[in-house]
Amino acid sequence: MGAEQQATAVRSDESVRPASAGSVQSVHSVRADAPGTATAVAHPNIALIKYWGKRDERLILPRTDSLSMTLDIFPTTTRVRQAPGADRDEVTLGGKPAEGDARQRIVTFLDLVRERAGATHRAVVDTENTVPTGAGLASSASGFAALAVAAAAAYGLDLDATALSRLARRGSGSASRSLFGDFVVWHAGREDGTEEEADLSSYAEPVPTGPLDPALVVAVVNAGPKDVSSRAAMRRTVDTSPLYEPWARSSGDDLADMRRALGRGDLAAVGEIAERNALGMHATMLAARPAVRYLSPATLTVLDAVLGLRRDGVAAYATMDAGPNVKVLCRNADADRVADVVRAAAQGGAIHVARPGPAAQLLDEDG
Ligand code: 2P0
Repeated sequence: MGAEQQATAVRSDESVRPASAGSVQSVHSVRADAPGTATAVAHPNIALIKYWGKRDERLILPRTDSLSMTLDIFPTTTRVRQAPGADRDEVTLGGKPAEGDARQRIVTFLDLVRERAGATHRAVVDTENTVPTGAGLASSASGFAALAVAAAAAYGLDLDATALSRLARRGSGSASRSLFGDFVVWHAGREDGTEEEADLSSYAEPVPTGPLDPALVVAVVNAGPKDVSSRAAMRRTVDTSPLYEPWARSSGDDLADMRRALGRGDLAAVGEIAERNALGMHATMLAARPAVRYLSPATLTVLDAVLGLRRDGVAAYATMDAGPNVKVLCRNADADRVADVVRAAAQGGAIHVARPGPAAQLLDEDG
């Protein structure tokens, strides 16, 4: 069964463990059915209040709180199987052996899980990403969220959703948010205590919202690899940009405004706040030394089209991550019109339309 079909099965098959999208009460049970083997599915998320900058590189503790929407497209499915007797972890991505940094990040993550579980066996890890290559939607969030759920289960760690989001955070910061569905906040955590207190207090959780019915139109204007990784870019920004501290301060205000706008179901306000927060983040990068510039002429063309939509009375707002592609938040009822306008502006770039997606979940062994 392909990963996409498996993910559909998660939503339609009642035998699958419960993990509701965004329910505050939702607790993910993570016991594997067959000892030592587990499969999990997670979806990407797009930040409306950005995570940009760490205060602790090893524990992946962010400088600021962030807030995202989990998407209903492009799930990652990851299977982890303990492999007694193997002398190294075997990791495949889309059926091909992982190499270099990608492999090392997964092995380091498995080491962390093994340390917590008191386990020593190596593992076989198979990951299927359904995101098209170069779609401009990072797979590290869905990837490490799925890996955290599957690896914890395979090694017998019984963790609740909060602990799983802290674990996923250690793989990639944004992965902490993909543990939950719909709208999600990731707390930066305490800065005034011990390292352990900081680690315990930096987790994600669902954000309650009023009625919103949003869509996110993703415009891929450049599918090529980026020159500077987001990890390196955020480090350089924190270290050298004179605009970083002012942005980090104002991002706290943005988050408070965003929570209120979400609470009253005010999509236009949600979009306005998300757009200003993203543009501010890109301003911090432009002021880094040397500058990091992800925005391209094609990005600006799409931004102009979004402004045009607003002038025509359509609530459409843009956000961009560590790349040139643009994600446009709008009402679900306007999604077709927004997609048409954005498609014309994106000059041949692929367009994907996403809605709020589900929490990460463990699959039964039979899928
Ligand atoms: C975000 N991004 O909030 C921000 C906005 C990119 C721009 O999270 O170093 O891959 O693994 O913690 O999570 C991309 O950073 O970084 C990211 P690491 P990650 O979505």
